Amino acid sequence: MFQPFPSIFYKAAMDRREAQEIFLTFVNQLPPQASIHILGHSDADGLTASTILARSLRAKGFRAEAEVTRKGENAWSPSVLQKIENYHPAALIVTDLGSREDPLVPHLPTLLIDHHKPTGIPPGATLLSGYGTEPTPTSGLLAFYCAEALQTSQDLDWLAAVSILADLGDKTDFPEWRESRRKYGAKNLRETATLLNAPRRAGEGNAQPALELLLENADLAALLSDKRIETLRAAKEEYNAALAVARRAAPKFNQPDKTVALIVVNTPCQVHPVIAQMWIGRLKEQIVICANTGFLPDRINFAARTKLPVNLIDFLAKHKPSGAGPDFGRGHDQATGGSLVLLQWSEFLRSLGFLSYS
Ligand SMILES: [Mn+2]
Repeated sequence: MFQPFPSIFYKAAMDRREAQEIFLTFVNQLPPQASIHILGHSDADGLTASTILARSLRAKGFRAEAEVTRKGENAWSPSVLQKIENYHPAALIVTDLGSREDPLVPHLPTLLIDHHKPTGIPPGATLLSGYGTEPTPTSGLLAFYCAEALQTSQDLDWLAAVSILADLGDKTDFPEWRESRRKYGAKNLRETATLLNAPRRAGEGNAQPALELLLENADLAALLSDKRIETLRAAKEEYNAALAVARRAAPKFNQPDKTVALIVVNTPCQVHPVIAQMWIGRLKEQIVICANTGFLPDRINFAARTKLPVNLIDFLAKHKPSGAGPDFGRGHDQATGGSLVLLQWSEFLRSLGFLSYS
């Protein structure tokens, strides 16, 4: 019987050695050459984490395949879980996609490697979480610790550095960031982080080709000279054009207290988190919500941000419309969002004090 590790909810303030112990315990229970499916988030952190894990496990003789979530999907989406079941892997590693108590694939040995606030652990799964450690390691950096444990981390340092830069910026004190900046140059690492984040934000929202690029290029120089990187540049341009339009949308305020600012945009590109983030620079006294009516068919996707000392997850829970799924108001205390069908969206707006948004 596969033993999940450990039985506690999760261990905060986990250090590198503990992360490596959790990873080795998981991997050592698998038969040699077992096929391991890696499911990662489609952002730069998830892409680099998935690549580090796949390469590292392949170097140890495992058959590792990696895939990232598509537009509107998360690790618990039925479409995603069905696909994984069809692959019949011997084990599953999910990275940078959070952790919650809902089951993933029943009876499949599963390890989650993540740094978001966990709200639970899927039954039978093991969680390796950086959440609660300061500074919080990214999923890519946690994956790099895992690669170190397998002694296959050589030449994967730049991937960890890209994940740190993409999720935490360039002011962190992780030695992996400092050394890689010196070795590869901040400019190259920054460009890579930006390009890797582009496909998921573009209209199609498909970062799988970016993952293939990372898996197929041995190092940063090879990646940056691969002709296919032009598709990432095109995605970035598409996104930038949509962002330029969205930046011109004006906020509306709820009644009567004007505590919530709402910006409505309409584009298939994932601009809403950046627009919300942009507006909190100017609207320091509000909770800012940017809603995108064009992201997914028949749905309103929104991002919520604030500079106020307010826990947005708690705030959204108070205004949760009936029938809103578990994706509503997840994420970070100061950065969250959701995806609602129109009826739920109207209910949500009424609850916030907006009589209409059109
Ligand atoms: Mn991340």
